Amino acid sequence: MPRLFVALPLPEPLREQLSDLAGGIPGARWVPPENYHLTLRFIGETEGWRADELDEALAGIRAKPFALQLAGLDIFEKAGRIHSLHVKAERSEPLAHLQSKVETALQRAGLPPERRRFTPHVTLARTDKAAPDKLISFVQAHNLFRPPPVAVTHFSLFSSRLGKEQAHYEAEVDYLLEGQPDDHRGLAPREAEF
Ligand code: 3AM
Repeated sequence: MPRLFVALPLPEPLREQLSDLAGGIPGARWVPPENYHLTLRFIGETEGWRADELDEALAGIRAKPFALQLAGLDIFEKAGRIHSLHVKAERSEPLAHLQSKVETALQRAGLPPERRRFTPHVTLARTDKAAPDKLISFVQAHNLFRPPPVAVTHFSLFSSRLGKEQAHYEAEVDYLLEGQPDDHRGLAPREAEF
């Protein structure tokens, strides 16, 4: 039973720019560039038949393409421990709109509401074993990181399989935003196998 999440994949040039940031913090476990993404909604372990229903719900979403701007770094902490380092995404109306559509669609399909506030970000590293002062300096040193905006033309349903070192993420289905060529799922088979 795969773990699923809905996210924006990132284009290769942006992933390269993000991977240039990686390094220089002892103990940090850097996310491999092929795994960079912006999570819109974590779903979790899902039976195949449920996954099909969620896929149907996501396929019904209509939202416009938009520009995604990443800017600056930050950390997430829990119970006084910094567990991850990320690049922030600027909040924008179209991003909020898409995230809210995803949330509504998944709730209609039967998922319980997500309680946590949406904080758009791209995780760079897991940092529970890194020194907090090193992490804070790193965030400050890259305060002005601001890659060119990228066009968001689709979002994806990802599966996550836990590996020894890193999770393996796979875009199972792509959902094109409005006005994209081949708007009706030419890129992604409806009957994706989960
Ligand atoms: O997008 P990021 O890297 O912040 O940490 C996981 C990752 O987040 C998160 O879902 C994203 C894709 O795997 N995640 C994993 N398990 C989770 C859980 N039980 C979770 N988010 C919420 N609850």
